[in-house]
Amino acid sequence: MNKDKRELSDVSSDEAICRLLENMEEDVSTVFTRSQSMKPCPIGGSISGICCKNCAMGPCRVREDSAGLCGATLGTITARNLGRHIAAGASAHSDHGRDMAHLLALTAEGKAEGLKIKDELKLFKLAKNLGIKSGDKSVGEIAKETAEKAMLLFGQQTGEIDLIKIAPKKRQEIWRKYKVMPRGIDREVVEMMHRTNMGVDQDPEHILDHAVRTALSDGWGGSMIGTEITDILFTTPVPLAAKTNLGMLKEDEVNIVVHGHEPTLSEIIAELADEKELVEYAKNKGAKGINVVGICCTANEVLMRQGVAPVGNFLSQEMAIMTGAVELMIVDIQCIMQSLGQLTKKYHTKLVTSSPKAKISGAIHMEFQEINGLTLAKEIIKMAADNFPNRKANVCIPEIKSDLIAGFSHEYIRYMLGGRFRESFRPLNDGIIDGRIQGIVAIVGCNNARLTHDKYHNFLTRELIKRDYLVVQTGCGALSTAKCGIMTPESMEYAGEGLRSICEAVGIPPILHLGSCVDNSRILTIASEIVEEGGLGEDISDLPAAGIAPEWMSEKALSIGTYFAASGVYVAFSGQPIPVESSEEVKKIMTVGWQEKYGGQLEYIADIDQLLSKIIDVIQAKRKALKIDVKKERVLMDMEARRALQDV
Ligand code: XCC
Ligand code: SF4
Repeated sequence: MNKDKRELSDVSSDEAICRLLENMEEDVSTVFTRSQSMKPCPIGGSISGICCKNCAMGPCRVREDSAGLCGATLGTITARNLGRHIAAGASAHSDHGRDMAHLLALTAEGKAEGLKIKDELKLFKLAKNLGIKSGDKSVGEIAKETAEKAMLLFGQQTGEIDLIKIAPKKRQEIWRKYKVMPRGIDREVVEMMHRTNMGVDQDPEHILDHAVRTALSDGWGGSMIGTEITDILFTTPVPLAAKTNLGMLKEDEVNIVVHGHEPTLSEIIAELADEKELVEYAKNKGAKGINVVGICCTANEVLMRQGVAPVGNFLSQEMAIMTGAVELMIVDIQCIMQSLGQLTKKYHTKLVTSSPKAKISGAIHMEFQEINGLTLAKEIIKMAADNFPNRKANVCIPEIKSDLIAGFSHEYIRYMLGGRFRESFRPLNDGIIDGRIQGIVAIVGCNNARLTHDKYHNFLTRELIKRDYLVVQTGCGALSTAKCGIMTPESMEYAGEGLRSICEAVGIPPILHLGSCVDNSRILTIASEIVEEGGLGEDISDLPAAGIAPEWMSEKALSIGTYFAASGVYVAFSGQPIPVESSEEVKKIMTVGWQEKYGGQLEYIADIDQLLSKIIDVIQAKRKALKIDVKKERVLMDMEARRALQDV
């Protein structure tokens, strides 16, 4: 990499990546080199949102004082563009959720090879939340009915999607009042596309209200279905220790990288990696064993349940190939760079696509169908082993890894706080009320090659735990923190005194890894349960909590940010601007406007220090409103004082 242009420490905070870039051959192209040779188009950057391509009289590029050929104003165009981004993001999570529901149905019928229902309790809970009466039905029958009901929510036309009832009553009333209650998941996405079609919805606030409804159908619908069913099929996570970073690739083993977002095939591959027959097969090819590792959210899924090592987050995908040690990378959906097709040609790595929805030219397509999971997984592992002898001499695995603890589901958080017999959020609420925990901050979302990789996630995490804010993480943000080594109980030494005392008592890290990006829905559940536990207001918007996506890049992040804001949470994005920055009108709707209606908002703050103080201010204001901002001193009373008190 041309070091004159950008110092390596500016490129990534991940030392493993810096080492690989330092030794990289001149002719290799990566997302980092491309980010130098190609600047972002300004219409997508600082003046984003101002271009409309929604009909063939355009594209129209407008300013505050001009309009498109049809008369569309800057506010309308910006709102329409954002609405479409949100629809795309919501559709990604939700289509994934739909596939999980379909998988549950086939599993219930015994048609999904290698799969069974692993968490019956969770199944009963989801069934109940979907309004299904268990009665004396068998587990299989309940599973089938649950899957069918979940699938119906996608095509539901009227009414309200069931899972929204998990939200606090007051929250539901707000959504009803402003007519943003999601009716059906697909329905809201389609309507978003319709409304933003040429000449339909032209009032920015009205367009954005529907964007809110679409995002809510993702968070409380598609994503939540995805998370719940993944837990049912592959178990609800409990804390486990693992290691992360590129140093987890093994020089003498067959390395298989699972990458993307869907857990199914990767869960099976990870489970099979220790199977005697396959290990023998690998040994016959000269390897000592089979090493399955992950990237992005597929990594998070198999990490949460099987402790599989994540070798990196979004910006690590090309780097893994460049070690020369990866026999096979299997990718499913979302966040997969097309460049992998070209890049793998320079190395011995085989790139395999497995989703019926995604092909990459240059990759081998081995399609996963629910009925062939086990057979396909074995085939893929053997193919990787067959490729081991083709490894070239110049393998370069950076010797960098760190420990982490992952696997915090909301069920486990309840359990660890309250104990087996009286699981509850009470101790957490009490910790927040007495100020040992100042608030809860979710630091989530992607990496972005336009920024120093991982830097902002790690900075914010450290600064917040230092000030007694409990940090919860998902997605690539979680992997950033894990790679920098602070996602362990030992890191409580960096936490403030109050937070540390809770971490010590319960035995948890001050940063909780909650899973993949669809698992942001766990945060919604946790927030609802904290409200229900009592003492911190009647609604999510009362909670001293906030959300940040400091290095966002995916449209999915816009959907997530929006459903959090619409659920009553203050949300800040940083790094690259969100695509509404040119329209004061739209910015005002998403801040002042949403605050008034939904009690939450979504805004972009470029400066990371400013963002940090804003988060703190917002949470402190909520503490003040709850009248828990002043620390109550414990008064030690002697007998006389007690008597005096009784006399009054
Ligand atoms: Fe993709 Fe989920 Fe973003 Fe990472 S964080 S870059 S979406 S893998 Ni969701
Ligand atoms: Fe231009 Fe209006 Fe067509 Fe958009 S819809 S391209 S603003 S004429």
